[in-house]
Amino acid sequence: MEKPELLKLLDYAVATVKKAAAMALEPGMELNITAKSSRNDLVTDVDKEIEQFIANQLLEFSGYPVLGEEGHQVDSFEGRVWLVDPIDGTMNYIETKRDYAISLALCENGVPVLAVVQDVVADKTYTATLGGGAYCNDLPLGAVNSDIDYRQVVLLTDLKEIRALPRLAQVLEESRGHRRYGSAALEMVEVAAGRAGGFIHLWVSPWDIAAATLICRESGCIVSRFDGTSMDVRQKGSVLAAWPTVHSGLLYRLVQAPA
Ligand code: 2AM
Ligand code: CA
Repeated sequence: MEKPELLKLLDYAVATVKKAAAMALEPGMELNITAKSSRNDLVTDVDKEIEQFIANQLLEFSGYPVLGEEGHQVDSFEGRVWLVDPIDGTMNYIETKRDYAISLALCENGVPVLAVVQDVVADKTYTATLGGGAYCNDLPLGAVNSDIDYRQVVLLTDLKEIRALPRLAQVLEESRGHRRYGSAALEMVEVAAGRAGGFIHLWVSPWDIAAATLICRESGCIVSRFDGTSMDVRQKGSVLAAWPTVHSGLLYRLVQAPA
């Protein structure tokens, strides 16, 4: 896609996401919380309302189809498709009231080319375009450290991953320690912004990570599946997003090193 066209789409995407963030902060309606696949997999009426708003705006402006977590579906990923998670970190939206995001990506034949991740409560807008770099509130993120060991960084992951990956607890003990914020999109932009060295999650969906994958790549991070195979944001699965040498070190320690 030509750069001016991409930047025009980005401007519109950012303006739309900022309006959606205002809706999340002042919904003016009951949340009406319901459980989906499990008692901790929640959705509110605000999630649905925001997805509907973003989908309507984007479809009207661009004509491209929209895939969203709360019901918008596409026939295929051919050509240009928007991917939206209206609230990434819905548990935080309900319980901790911070660390939730609106995540919006435009994919071209399954490859993210435009990304917006809005940290709603912190009012930070992370953006990227393919080949155009990554930004936070219009300031370049700069390149992440590409010469540092996983033992010298903070890692982001969750109890479920520690339970599922026998070697992970030891790796975390060797590192500077681990954190968990509860929004995959925000955790990935922490890595892109250079505050955490790596993020490991075994069960993400396309709308959780499509935008943050581009933001990570544009700041020099490596984004792959947990076992090092290439990331296809169209498929559910695992993600290992990290600074380059942290990524290779984690891959060796978690997967490749002999038992
Ligand atoms: P959500 O809030 O949009 O559901 C929490 O672990 C983070 O992972 C959130 O970004 C959450 O997104 C996402 N997630 C998506 N599917 C998940 C799953 N099956 N188990 C755990 N987390 C999931
Ligand atoms: Ca969500």
